[in-house]
Amino acid sequence: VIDLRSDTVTTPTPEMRRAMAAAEVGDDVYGEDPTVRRLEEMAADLLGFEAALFVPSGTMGNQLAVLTHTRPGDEVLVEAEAHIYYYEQGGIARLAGAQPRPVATPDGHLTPSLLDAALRGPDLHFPRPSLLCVENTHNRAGGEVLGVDECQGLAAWAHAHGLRCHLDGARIFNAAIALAVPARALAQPFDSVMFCLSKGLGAPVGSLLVGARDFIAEARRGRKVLGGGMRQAGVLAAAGIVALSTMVNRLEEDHRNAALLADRLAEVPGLVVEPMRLRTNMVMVQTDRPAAEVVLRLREAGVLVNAVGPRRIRLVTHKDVSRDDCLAAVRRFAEALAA
Ligand code: TLP
Repeated sequence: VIDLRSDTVTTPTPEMRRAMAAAEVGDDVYGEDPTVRRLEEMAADLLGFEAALFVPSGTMGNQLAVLTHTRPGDEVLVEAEAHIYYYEQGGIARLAGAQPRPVATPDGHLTPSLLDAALRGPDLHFPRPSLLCVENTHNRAGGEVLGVDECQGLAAWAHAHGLRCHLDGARIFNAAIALAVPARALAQPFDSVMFCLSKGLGAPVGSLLVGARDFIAEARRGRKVLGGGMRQAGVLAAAGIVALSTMVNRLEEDHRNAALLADRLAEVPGLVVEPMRLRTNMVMVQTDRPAAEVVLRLREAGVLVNAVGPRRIRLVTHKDVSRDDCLAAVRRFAEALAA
């Protein structure tokens, strides 16, 4: 089976498993797990922030950022297809009691002028806008990359209007590798950044939220109330340390495989491959028949993909699919559609 549903399906490497078995641990709710602390320091240093917090998932990291940056009744500006709004069960409203204000874009790229049009003034009737959320790479836009200037421009816009700015950088290292810039250059403009260890980097569990010391101290309280205090989490953090030390540069291979998939799928009748400004590890294809039907046929042919719209399918490359797997997937795609 060739699993192209997501990079979340990646399994830990042998080196991760060894590090997990050997990890020194303590009770992290008391701040006593040395491996978690090491991972948090590593993450903060890597992205150039004062502090970091290890959390069980990207969703928890994002929602903690909203919870910590806002007060109930505030407004959160967010791209209309961003994960934090589209795929997190209404957590902005449900957990933080804040109101999301989705801003539609054609391609995942928010701009200051789109934000100007969405921002309302200090009238008594309106909620207070207090947070802007940005996503890089942008999942539903097909892994679209936001550049350093773009990130700086969005954060500057937020700060000029009195908003904080959070980055959902679940795949920030994919963006950094695609742009050939350090991840910290993409992270620095923001007040907080969440990134995932358990996607392309291959760790079994975990994400980090980074930010200023007082912000992270408050987020640590929020993590506890959400049930994210993890005790001897060093066994997980150990895999995360290996992920950050060994798995970042190889993302380039995933991007090459996605480019290959995109090129070859473009030749398959019945499919249109969505073009990208810069390819990372995703390919979005539009199908001339219902996506759910195509997904089922592919499943029978041993290729797993996800439908992300009525006639839209997402394929994601990762360390557990090779170039040959990608070529085989294209063949099976063509056969399934021809049948
Ligand atoms: N994305 C998953 C699904 O939830 C859609 C995937 O398969 O791509 N931010 C972004 C940009 C994400 O893509 C995801 C996961 C998250 C946050 C949430 O991370 P987890 O799954 O760890 O809660």
